[in-house]
Amino acid sequence: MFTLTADDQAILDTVQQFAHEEIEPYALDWDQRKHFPVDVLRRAATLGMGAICVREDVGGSGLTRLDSVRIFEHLAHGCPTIAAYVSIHNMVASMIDTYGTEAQRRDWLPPLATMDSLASYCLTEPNSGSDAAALTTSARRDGDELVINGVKQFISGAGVSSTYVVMARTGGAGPHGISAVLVPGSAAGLSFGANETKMGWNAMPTRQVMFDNVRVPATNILGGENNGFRIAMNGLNGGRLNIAACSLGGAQAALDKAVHYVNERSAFGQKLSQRETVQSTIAGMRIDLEASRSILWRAAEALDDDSKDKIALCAMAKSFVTEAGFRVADEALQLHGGYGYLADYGIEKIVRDLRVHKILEGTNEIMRMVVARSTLNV
Ligand code: FAD
Ligand code: 2MC
Repeated sequence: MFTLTADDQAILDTVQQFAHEEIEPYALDWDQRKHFPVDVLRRAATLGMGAICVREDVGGSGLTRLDSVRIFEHLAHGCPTIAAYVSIHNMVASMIDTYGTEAQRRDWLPPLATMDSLASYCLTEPNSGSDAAALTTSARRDGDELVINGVKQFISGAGVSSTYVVMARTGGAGPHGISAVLVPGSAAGLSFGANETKMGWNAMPTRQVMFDNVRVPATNILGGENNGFRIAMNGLNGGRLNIAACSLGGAQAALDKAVHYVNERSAFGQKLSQRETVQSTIAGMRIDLEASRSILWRAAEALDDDSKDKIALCAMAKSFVTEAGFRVADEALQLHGGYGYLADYGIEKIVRDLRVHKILEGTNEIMRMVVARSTLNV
């Protein structure tokens, strides 16, 4: 697991070069202008990042979860927000590849692989976030169609995406009455709220998605009626790893900036890097990131192997890495002194972007609940 082949390295070199040349120089500007760079996403797709773990017959790259977390770490080095959007898009693509019929795979996946169609994942609602199985958006059967009504909250990419996987109630209360439904962005009755004003993640839109008698063919259900909660959760296992990888890449970029800075900046007649307390901080940051990389790769391999502890390991990795990544980014800001607080140094943006990774794709409190349930068998 810890030895990269020449092929692994070649993939990561390509992603690193792309992140360094096509994302990093523009990331601050996109953040400030709240610009979602769809053209850049499509260039990422030409390198295989639109459908990383999707099978090749529909344009996917056919790679593993372990490949995926390494790719997202390198992409996030350029901008955690752009990488995070690509990770959400990939979560939806993988769900369609895993649970879709052959017809659904053939219809929906080729444009997702090229990112001509962008994807959004719609689980959260205004009154159900962590308690996702309490969702109330309904998909009522009417002949050969489903009629969808309800509101989804905080949907990444909403308004720009043309593929929405929507978790909606088709049966009774609780997790076993939910289906995952594919909804095209062009559907009549679909509308979007205003782009939310956020602390970070500014280079992608976050909007409410409203369904007012939206009709789709009943054949748009993914993986069988009332099976949607399990599908949504299985999608999130990989999503949680990729979001953690985005924290790792963002934090590594912050550490790289801090190393450069303390080697240049002098105070009290010495370079900062010669101070023992500074050295100890830098060492602690590197330890945090190496430990993060280990747990992340371990959880990704568990997911690839479909091991029985994969859910708990994905939750552990998500919680550990997003906490460590945020801590490292904040320490990098501190090492920059007042300059760290200025936008031009690029550190405060990383701190703002990484903060939300402790909240979304399952808060870290919910991750602990998942780990506790599996540990205590309760
Ligand atoms: P709540 O569930 O109300 O939680 C509030 C607090 O209570 C949290 O600290 C939580 O940890 C704590 N809490 C809740 N239950 C428990 C418990 N049992 N034990 C201990 N503590 C608990 N959702 C999507 O579906 N698709 C998206 O694309 C998407 N993108 C997002 C983008 C952004 C920028 C943000 C901010 C959110 C996004 N989300 C998305 C929603 C995100 O997943 C939710 O915000 C998150 O799951 C938490 O739900 P909530 O905000 O309703 O908080
Ligand atoms: N993987 C696979 N299956 C899972 C699973 C997982 N990670 N988590 C739960 N399940 C299954 C579980 O095994 C059970 O199956 P069955 O009844 O067939 O045995 C079923 O789902 C219901 O699970 P629970 O009984 O544990 O349901 P409960 O309601 O008690 O708790 C909880 C579910 C809290 C774990 C779930 O609601 C959750 O993960 N909440 C967090 C929501 C979340 O992550 N939202 C992210 C939105 S997306 C986002 O933020 C983006 C930026 C895209």
